[in-house]
Amino acid sequence: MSNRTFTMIKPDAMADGHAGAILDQIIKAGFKVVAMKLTRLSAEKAGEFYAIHKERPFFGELVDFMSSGPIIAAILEKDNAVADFRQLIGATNPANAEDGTIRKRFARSVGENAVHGSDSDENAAIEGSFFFNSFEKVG
Ligand code: 3AN
Repeated sequence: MSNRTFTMIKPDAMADGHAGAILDQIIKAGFKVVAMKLTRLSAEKAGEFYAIHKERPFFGELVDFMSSGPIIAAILEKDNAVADFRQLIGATNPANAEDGTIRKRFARSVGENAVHGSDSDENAAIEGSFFFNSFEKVG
């Protein structure tokens, strides 16, 4: 059982000036940052990252949005990291997210929902390695 998850602060939250508050909430919830970078996805890279969704009707919109501006990508460590982080960020649609969750506080909409959180240990490892090599992972 891995204790790592992968997150991105998405272009909406970056543009809205929420990156600092989101990182503060993540760290105060007990997650340790083991890798982090500010970057921007090309449309091609965003399509590769979200390839699992390529048949979904919102795929084009998702790729356009995720390549529309800078993001912060990070690997986070904590006991039960994947499940605890999904709880911290709240439901995909911020309208359905619990009060106090990151998406409830900061997301614009279901498509522009402020943060990504891996949905399994396996995907956390795949997604972390998409952005970071072994020299960029601390600890
Ligand atoms: P989550 O990010 O909560 O795991 P997924 O995996 O179902 O949600 O969706 C991946 C991403 O696709 C979401 N974070 C969101 O940006 C986008 N997305 C999901 N559902 C919709 C939708 N109905 N319309 C537009 N974008 C969506």
